[in-house]
Amino acid sequence: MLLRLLSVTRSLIVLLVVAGLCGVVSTATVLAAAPTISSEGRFVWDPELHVLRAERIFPNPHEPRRVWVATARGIMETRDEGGTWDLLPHTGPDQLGRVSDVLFAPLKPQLAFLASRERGIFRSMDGGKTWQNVGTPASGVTSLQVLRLACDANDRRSRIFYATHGDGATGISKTVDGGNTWFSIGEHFFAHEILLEGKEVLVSAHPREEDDIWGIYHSLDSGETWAEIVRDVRPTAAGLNRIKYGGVWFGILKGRLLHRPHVVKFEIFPEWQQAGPPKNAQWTSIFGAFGRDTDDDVLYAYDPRQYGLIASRDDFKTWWPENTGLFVEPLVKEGANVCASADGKVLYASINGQLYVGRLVPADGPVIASFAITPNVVKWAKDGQIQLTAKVLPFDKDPKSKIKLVQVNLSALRGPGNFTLCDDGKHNDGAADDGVFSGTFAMGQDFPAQGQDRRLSIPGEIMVQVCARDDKNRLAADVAPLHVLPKPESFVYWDGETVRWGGKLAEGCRSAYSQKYDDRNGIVDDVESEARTGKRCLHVYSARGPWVSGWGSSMIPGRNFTDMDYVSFWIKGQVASKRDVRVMLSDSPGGEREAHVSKGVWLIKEGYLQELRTDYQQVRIPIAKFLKKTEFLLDVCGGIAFGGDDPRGHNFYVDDICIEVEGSLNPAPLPPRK
Ligand SMILES: [Ca+2]
Ligand SMILES: [Ca+2]
Repeated sequence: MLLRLLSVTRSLIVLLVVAGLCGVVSTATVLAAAPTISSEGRFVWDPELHVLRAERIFPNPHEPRRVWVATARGIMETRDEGGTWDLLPHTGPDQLGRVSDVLFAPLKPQLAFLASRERGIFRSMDGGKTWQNVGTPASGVTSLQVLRLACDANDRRSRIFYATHGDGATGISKTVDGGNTWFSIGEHFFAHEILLEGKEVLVSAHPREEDDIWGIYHSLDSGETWAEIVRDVRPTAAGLNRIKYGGVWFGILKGRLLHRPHVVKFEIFPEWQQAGPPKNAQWTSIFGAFGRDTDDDVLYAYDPRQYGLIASRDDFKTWWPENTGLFVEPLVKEGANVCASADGKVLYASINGQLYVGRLVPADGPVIASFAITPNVVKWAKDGQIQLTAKVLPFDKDPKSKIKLVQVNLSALRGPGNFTLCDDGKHNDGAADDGVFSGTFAMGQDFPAQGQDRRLSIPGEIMVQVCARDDKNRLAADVAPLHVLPKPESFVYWDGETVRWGGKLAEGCRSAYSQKYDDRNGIVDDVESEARTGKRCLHVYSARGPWVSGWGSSMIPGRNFTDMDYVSFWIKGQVASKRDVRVMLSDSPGGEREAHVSKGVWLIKEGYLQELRTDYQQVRIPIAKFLKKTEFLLDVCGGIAFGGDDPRGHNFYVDDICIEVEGSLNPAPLPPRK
C-alpha cells in the first residue's frame, strides 16, 4: 500500500511539473512518460532448469495449466503450470524442423496446427500425440518456411486458417477445409505478423519489390483485397486485447507500441495511437491476458533488452514492470519471447535458451489445485449441461484448516453468481470429503440477439470463475475457459407469407447488375398462385438463356449461418422437363451495388433433382457448395438467385426457402408448416 501511495504521489508531481513547464500537454503524453508503479500482486520469475534450450512458448487456450515449449530437442509439455515437464514424442527437429508457431483451434480442443521454419505446416487432431505434414507445396502452401499461424476465433467448424511465410515467399497461405488444401492470398507482399480481429485480417508486411518499406495492411474480404493502413512502420510483434473486442496492437522497431482501440461500430475503425515507453524498444511479444478477475484485461509488452516485460490496464497510458528475477540485458539474443497461460495466472519467458516461469507469490488460504469445465466447448442450447469440478486443498502450512465453501460465478451464463459445488459424494464429485467439489449446471436461457456492432463476447469465449473459502474466511480464486457456440437455428428465409421482405435484386440498379442479374431475360416475381404453402410463391421465368435473376434484400443483413448449414427450397416446373436450373446466393456487404454472387449449383447436373416435375419437390444443398475462396461473403448473405443457360428459357415455381442448420448426414427437420 505504501508503494502504491508513493507511486501515485510521484506521478502527480511529475504531472504538475511537466504541465507547468510545457503549458498545454495532453494527460496521455505526460502519463506515458511517467509509468506508475502498482504494488498489486507481482510476478516473481524463476529459471526452469528442467527445460533446456527453450525457444518459443505456446499456452493451451483450453487447459490453462497446460503449456508447450518448443526446444532444440522437441516440444516439452507441462500440464501442471510448470511443476513437471515431459518431452512429447515425435516432436524433435528431425520430424518437425524448428517450430516457429503453434495454433490451438479455439473451438476444437484436440485440433492444433504447428508452423515449422523449414518443413511447412503440421496438423494434429489428437491434442499433439501425432502430427501430419498437411501444409507443403503439394497441398498448395507457397513455402516450407512458415512464420505465423492465425485463425478466425468464431469459425464454428474450425476450418479456416492462415499462415505467413516471412521472407520465404510472398503472400499468405490460407485453407478453408481444415488444412487439407491451401491457396495463396495477398501475393504482392511478404507477410510477417498476422492477426484476425472479427472479420478483419491484419498483417505486417513489405511489398514484393521493396525490402525496407514496411507497413500494416488489412483485408475486410477474407484476403481478396488489401489496403495499407499504416505506412512506414516496421512492426516486430503483434497482439490483441484478451477481453475487449477490436483492441489491436503492434510493437514498432525502435519505436513505441501502436494501438488501434476497441471498435465501437462495425467497420468504422478508430484512429491508430501511439502508447507505451517513448522510444528505442525492440518488442518481441505483445499479448492480452486475464488479470485478477474475469473482466480484468491486462496487456503485456516485452522488450528483452531495455524495458523487459511491462504490463498495463489502461492501454499503456500507464504501466508497471514485471521483471523481478527476469534477465533483462543488452546481451539478450534474438528469439526471446514471453506469454501468459490462458487464465493469466502464470507467465513464461524464453531468454537465451533459458525458460523462466513467473508466478504470483501465493497468499495464505485455500489452494485450488484444479478447476475444469466439461465439456469446455458447448453449443448454446436450452438443455445444455456443463459439469464443474474443482479440487481444493486447505492451506498447506495450516493442516487444521478446512474448506468451507466452493462457489462458481455463472452470471455470464445467465446462471447464479454463487453456484455451490459439493463434496458430498452425490454430485459426481468422487468420494465425500476428498477435496473434489463438483456440480452440474443446466443452461436454461437464451442470450440476447447480436448487438449493434454485430459481435458479442457471448456466444464466444468466457472465463468462468471459481472461489474457495476456508473456515478462517480466507479466499482463493481460479478461472477456466468455456467456449459457447452460437445457438444454431433453422429459419424460414422466404415463404411468401411470414417473411415479406423479398424483392427483385435487379430492380433499381440494372446497369450495375447486368453482369449478375439480367432483368431483361430472367424475372422472379412474388405471385398469388401455385403456392406450396399459404397463398404465395415465387414465379421464376426467363425468355431465353443464359439468364440470372435474383431475389432477396440488400437492406437486411444476412443471418449468421455457416458452411455447415443447408439451403433448402421446394420447386416445381410449369411443365415437366429436364431443363436445368442454377442456384446462387448473394451477399450485400455495402448495399446492392457492392454485392457478389456465390458459386452456382446446378440442380439436375449435380444430382439434386432428377427432373423438374409439375408437383413440388424439395431440394437441399449444402452451403459449402456455394462457397468461393474469396469475394462472396457468407456472413452478410441476403439473397438467392436463379439462373440457367437453356436458350428456350424457363418457367418454374419456388416456395419455402429455408436455411437448415448443421448435421451433414441428418439435417434438422424443417420448421412446421401451416
Ligand atoms: Ca468429492
Ligand atoms: Ca408460400
